[in-house]
Amino acid sequence: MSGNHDHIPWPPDVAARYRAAGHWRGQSFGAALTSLAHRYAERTAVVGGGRRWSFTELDARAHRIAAGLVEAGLAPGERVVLQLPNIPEFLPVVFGLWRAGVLPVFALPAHRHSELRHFAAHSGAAAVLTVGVHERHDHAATARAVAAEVDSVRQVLVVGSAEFTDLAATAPRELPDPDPEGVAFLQLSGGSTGLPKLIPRTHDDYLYSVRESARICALRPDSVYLAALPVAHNYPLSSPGVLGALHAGATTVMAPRPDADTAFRLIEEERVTITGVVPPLAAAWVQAAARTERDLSSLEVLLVGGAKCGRELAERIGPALGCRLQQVFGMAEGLVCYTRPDDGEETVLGTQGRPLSPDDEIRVVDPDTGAEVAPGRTGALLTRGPYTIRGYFRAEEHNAAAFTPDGFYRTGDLVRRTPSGHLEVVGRAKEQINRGGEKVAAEEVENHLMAHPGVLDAAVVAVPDPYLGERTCAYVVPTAEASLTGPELRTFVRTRGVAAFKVPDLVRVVERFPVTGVGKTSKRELRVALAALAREE
Ligand code: OOB
Repeated sequence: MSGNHDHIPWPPDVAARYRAAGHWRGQSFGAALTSLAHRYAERTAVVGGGRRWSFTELDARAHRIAAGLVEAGLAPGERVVLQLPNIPEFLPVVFGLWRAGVLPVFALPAHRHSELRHFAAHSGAAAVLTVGVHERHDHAATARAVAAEVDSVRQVLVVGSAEFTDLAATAPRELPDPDPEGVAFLQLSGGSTGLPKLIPRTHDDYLYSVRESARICALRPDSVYLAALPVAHNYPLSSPGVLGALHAGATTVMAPRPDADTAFRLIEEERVTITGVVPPLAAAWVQAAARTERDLSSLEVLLVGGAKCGRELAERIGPALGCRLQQVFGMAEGLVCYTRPDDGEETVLGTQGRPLSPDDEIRVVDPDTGAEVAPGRTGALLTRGPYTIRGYFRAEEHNAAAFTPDGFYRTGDLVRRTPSGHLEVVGRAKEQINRGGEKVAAEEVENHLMAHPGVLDAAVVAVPDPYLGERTCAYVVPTAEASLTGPELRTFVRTRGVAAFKVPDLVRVVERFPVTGVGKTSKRELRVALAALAREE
């Protein structure tokens, strides 16, 4: 990669400390898979879509794909936008990219044309790697449209095509092992600004979080992890996720969809022991469990995170599903907190866990002054540590605001810290809507709305929702001539090619912002005032 803002490294003395502590072990993902294949050989690594691959098989496939990618002209350090659903191929493809030194940019299956174009253009991607038609969407066609618009994109690779099958049959070859302290991939930020930021994660830092996650979640070789949420997301990827399962020698089961019918069938058939979901999905499973005929007795742990798990839901999970609840509060930028198996009931039900590493530094500060608040008081969460980034990819200006001068990441979350060091998430100070775990940046949706010729101004806020926790509500001011309707604007946003979860749930067309009279000067203040108004309504 080129340029100084691709990856902001940890200061050398801090990096030395993380190495000395054994957090960073100087091992690449490819090397990690090699050693897992030696150790767990014929044990089942991944199951899904009628396929069942052992660790040996997975390793061999990853070697062939790596060789194929190199033969296809991809060079170490280049980026590839990757958009794959929960299929077993996800794993050999990702490890193949890693072995070739190529950086996947982890798009979600829900992302559409405008998002993929941004990921490709911003990362300067050389290729888009995806599937054909999946869940009625032609991903290959979208990828080709992106390739036609973004100069850097030289090719589109489609898993399942004859061309890709050939690529995946390439004879393996010796490839240089990437630098474990270098960037391995780019994750997407939930975002609070106009366009999602890219998060550079290294082999060393990510593997540390994976190992610790697997240990904290007590994964063993006979564990079976169900990947219910889209695996490219940081949570099902690494908390403890499919990578944690691999690390422990456990089996990953890829669920094509997260609904209770599909998940319960797979839990019964594969004797799943652990999985991770977002709160609305946990609520749906709790409801469905009351009438299911499926045998869920193998399930030991349900992780819930991505959004706040309310007390009432937390209390229902154990009795309804016959398993232990483990709360997880994490972010693609790094920090991951878990409740622990030996935490008391109050802690498990009422907090979102404590940091994974003893070297995670936590500051809870007054959002206005930046001073640390008194113990037990609510404040803005700042964090720094061995697997939390020091800067976004090519985002110099944004980094200046998102990180403190001494390298703490401003999470935008409001938390309270208990004497035991557990965090309770009590709110948010960022311009983001958490729609049942799916993150929507207010400004991004406003920009789409404002692209409509009849829209003078728009402000997007969260409204409480009994199922999703929050939904999006867009306040829209039309130009003098325009007459706009909600359905028309929703269709407009959708046809601009964005993930369905970003299309505003509610649209209020108003003559002027009902609160501008109160002297709102910034969009931020306006959003705060509108959110309060929307809550009242
Ligand atoms: C996970 O990662 P992201 O990057 O999609 O979103 C991070 C944000 C956090 O800053 C916080 O605002 C929210 O999601 N969040 C929670 C939460 N877990 C995440 N808010 C309240 N309670 C929770 N338990 O969402 C993510 C990454 C790794 C593991 C788990 C979740």
